[in-house]
Amino acid sequence: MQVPERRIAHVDMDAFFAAVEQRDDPALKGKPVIVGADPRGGRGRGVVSTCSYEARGFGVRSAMPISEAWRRCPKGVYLRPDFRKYSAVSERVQGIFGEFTPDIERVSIDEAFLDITRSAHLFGGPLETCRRLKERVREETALTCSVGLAPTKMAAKIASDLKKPDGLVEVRETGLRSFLAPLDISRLWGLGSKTAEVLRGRGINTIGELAAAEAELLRGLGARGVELKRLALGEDPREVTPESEAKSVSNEITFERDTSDAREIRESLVALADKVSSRLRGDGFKGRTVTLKIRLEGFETYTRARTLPFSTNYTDVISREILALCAAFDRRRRKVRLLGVKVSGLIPAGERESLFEDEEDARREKAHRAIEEIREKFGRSAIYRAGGKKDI
Ligand code: TTP
Ligand code: MG
Repeated sequence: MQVPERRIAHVDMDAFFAAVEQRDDPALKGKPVIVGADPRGGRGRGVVSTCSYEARGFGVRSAMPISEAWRRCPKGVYLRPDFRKYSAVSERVQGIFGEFTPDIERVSIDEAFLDITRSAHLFGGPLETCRRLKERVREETALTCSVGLAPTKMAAKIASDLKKPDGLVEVRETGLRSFLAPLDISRLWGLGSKTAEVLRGRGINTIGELAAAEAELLRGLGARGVELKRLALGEDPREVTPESEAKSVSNEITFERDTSDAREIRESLVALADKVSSRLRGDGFKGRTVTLKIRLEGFETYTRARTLPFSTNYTDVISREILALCAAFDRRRRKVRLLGVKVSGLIPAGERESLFEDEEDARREKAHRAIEEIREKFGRSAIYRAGGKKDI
């Protein structure tokens, strides 16, 4: 039997925070709008969350220091982010996705994968489904989004980015390789800048060149090289995983260079625990089992888990458990290649398990809220850029 071609749509709102602000204040239409930290007349210390396409014309970009943005675009309209508002719009948009398929994987506040393989016939085919979806988003929210439609997640993601704003790009199975071939290798998912440098040093600059590379050219990259080459060939079996099926939240990081630096390991674990905590809290879950994943040089992979007597989504509890698991793990001086943190056994965050947690819970809740507020104030971008958006 022939396997039906997968049709995956990647939807990404255009200039999301800035577009919402322009929508809500018509005086901002057509102007360079920069959402982020307070520029303080060029002396501000935070970063740009995002900016309108008009501001991009001045060279302003997400995650750029706000002082730099000010230098490039002193006449811009500078606004602080209003996360509550953007979350509400995001919910609305996610609701629209649900009209087209139940197979939705939300990636971030303004981005999702939709597997429309099974539902597209209801709307006149895959491409027509995407057109209608864009139309519905515009109708309901007065915002535009860009959509990539492809047989794999990676290609769909790349495609959604190619004709921004208000774009729609379709890639068919038969054209997948030729679509990927001319693109720069930096478009490959999860390709770190160091690995990219190594590849460029060997004359591999495009995805096509990587796809055609002999094993000799990929020497020293080990399993990662094989994986990257597969991606370059268009082989990306990753499924769209709806959140309701997510029984765990995890995050991992592969070091650019294997490391045995205790401080780097510790800091990475704390950062991963923090991301997992944020994601759990954002999605309204807490869990009882905390798992450490550790991959050593040579690719041997181990997991160590601990199940707590209570469920949690607090960063300090997750960090503490993870650090304890790591300390108890004897890696016999071998270097670490990858670290992962997972929390599983999830239940809705609002569910109480015991009467005794209340007071401590209330205190912790307060502390976490405070941290979240600070983050909102100074922007999440730094955290975002640390790799969060890559780990789809
Ligand atoms: P993106 O989809 O990366 O950016 P965007 O929607 O603003 O623009 P594009 O048209 O290129 O898709 O991110 C979505 C939102 O996430 C963005 O509006 C603001 C926020 N964000 C940050 O706060 N910091 C960042 O570094 C990035 C990249 C995004
Ligand atoms: Mg976007």
